[in-house]
Amino acid sequence: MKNYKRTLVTAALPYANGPVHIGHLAGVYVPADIYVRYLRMRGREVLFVCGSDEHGVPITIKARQQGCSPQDIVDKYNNIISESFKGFGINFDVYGRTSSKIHEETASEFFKKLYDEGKFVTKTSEQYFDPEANTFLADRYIVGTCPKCGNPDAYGDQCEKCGSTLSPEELINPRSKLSGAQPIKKETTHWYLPLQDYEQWLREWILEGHKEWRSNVYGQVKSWLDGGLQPRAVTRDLDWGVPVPVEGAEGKVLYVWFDAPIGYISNTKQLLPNDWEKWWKSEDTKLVHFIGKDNIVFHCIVFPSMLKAYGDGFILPDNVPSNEFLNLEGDKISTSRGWAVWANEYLEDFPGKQDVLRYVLTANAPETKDNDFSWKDFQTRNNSELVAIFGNFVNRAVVLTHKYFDGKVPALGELQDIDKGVLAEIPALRESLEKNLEGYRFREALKDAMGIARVGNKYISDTEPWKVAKTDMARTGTILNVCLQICADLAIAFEPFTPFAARKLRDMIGSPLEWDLLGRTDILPEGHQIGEAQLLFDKIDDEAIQRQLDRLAAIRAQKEAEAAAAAAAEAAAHVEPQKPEITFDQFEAMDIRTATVLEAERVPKTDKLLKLTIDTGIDKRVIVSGIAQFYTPEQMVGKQICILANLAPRTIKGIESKGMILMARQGDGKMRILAPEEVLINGAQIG
Ligand code: B3M
Ligand code: ZN
Repeated sequence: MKNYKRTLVTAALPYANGPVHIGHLAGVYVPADIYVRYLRMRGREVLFVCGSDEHGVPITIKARQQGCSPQDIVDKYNNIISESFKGFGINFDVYGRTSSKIHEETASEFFKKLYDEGKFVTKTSEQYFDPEANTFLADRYIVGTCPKCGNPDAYGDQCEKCGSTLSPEELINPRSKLSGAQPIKKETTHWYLPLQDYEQWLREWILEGHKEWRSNVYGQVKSWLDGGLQPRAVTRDLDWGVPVPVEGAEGKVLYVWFDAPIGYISNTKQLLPNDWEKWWKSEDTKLVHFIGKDNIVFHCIVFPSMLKAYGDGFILPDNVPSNEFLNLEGDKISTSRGWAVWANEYLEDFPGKQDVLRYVLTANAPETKDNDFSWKDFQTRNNSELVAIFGNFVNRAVVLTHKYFDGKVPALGELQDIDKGVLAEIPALRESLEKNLEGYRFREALKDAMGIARVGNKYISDTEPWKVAKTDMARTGTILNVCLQICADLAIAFEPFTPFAARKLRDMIGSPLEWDLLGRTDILPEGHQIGEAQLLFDKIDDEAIQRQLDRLAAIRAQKEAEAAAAAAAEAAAHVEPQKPEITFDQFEAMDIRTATVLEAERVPKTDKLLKLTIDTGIDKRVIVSGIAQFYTPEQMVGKQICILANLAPRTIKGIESKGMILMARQGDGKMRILAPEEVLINGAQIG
């Protein structure tokens, strides 16, 4: 392993078009923060870079929906998102914005250099164009009927109903989201990065050189490379983004995935205008990108190829720890459906409980496979792990020290086997904790930290100092000394995971934050005064959980109602195919006439049938008709209708029915009677 001098940690730049949710926190930001806190604690030189990704089509769409400018949208969400990060103790050294001037300059310069050096190829192709709005249409701006499921509002890149990936060409009856006009095809020219030229180099660098990367990351890279790389467009016809800085490119901007990763560099520049290069261009810097799994190709293939093309000493990532997805109560998190737990709302609903979410998201982190977040699990992990093990242990140790020793750390006397056993476990846990943190296995690392709390909790339960105190104060002191050292260990080991509780604990017992002390038996010297006991965690009751479950249940119910309404609309729209041909004589054989309903009543013990007495102009007769779901007897009386008069009589529920009322019936079964446009005599012939 290479010995680096410093570490540059980046966390994926969240799109500033909505708040961040637990999936983002679990996938990217909590693990990145754990890693950075650990490195800082170890005294390493670290820079933690993030910021808002403020370009891309979804932002322009949201602005249009809300009747404001894209800048308004990104201002709003940049604010909400950065406040959420602060709220959770995720403290970046810089949180920049890709709509900033320095970013525009940096990204333009980057493009320009590649352009000048001939690193791009151009391609002219036909793209959809809105002739009314006079603009090219991004895939998201084209809607039409999904060829797979018939959803009339599928997007040009995806059908949100059936989940199919689409291209605008596949949509039936495509229309522009801007004007509703039918888009036409028009030629446009774009710049492409010929990724295939970097394929061999990527193979060597990643497939040969980074076999240690997580299997999900390595596997995705391998399958992209094995599938063969294609030139990738780096510009778009759009009016929101970094303008393409060359002549003849009016109306074009850099593709958001071209400019966004450059954001890592511009944000570093913003913070360190004179010193940024050592973070990006020194072989002594270890670059680590924390991202979600849908960003792997951009961080492992596209951005590295861009940096390689640029040259000039830019370093490449040493690792790209990427998580899989987190589901919520068994369903995929969906921003558009509101199926999410939003970071900002959590902070309001559970004030002071940032650590609980950090803990649960790490304990359940989707590191190797998709994982599920459930509120019940959240409650259990809080109540039976944080409260019952970690908090309870610390509380007992601190309370008893006050009770028997006035809050002064008692002397460590002669050690018994049980003490020695416990004290030996901690250095082993520390070693494992370090390995797991350095190896980006944060779930396992958290188990190690929690292992220390478990060891402590079991030790105090087994040794029962409150009983020993009745007979042997020196032994009680030894036990509590051991317990307090373990508390000090916990205040170090939990710093990356639950920084608020760790700090509270350090403040409570007056212990230092120094990684190297972890596992030592003399972190707190004899006679050291500790503060009053305070609860590190408290129980989360069923009511608080129920409120969250109710909120989700309402979203689920709404979704189900929408699905049912959509299914009904689809059924209603169903049109039966035409029946086999008949002859004119067959048609002529049918005696269809007007008639008027004289009396109407329900047929007893049925829901569907009405017994109608009608005047046909020829006679008065009875017809039994299955229309009771659509017409009441009162509505029918006096109505003129049309009947098939010469249909052979049938006995229905003991009533002889002579003829049939003509009805129009649509796909969902809804029926309406047919009647002449203007009242005619009864017995008028139809045909
Ligand atoms: N804006 C995040 C996302 O896919 C995307 C990351 C950019 S990192 C350079 O949600
Ligand atoms: Zn579909």
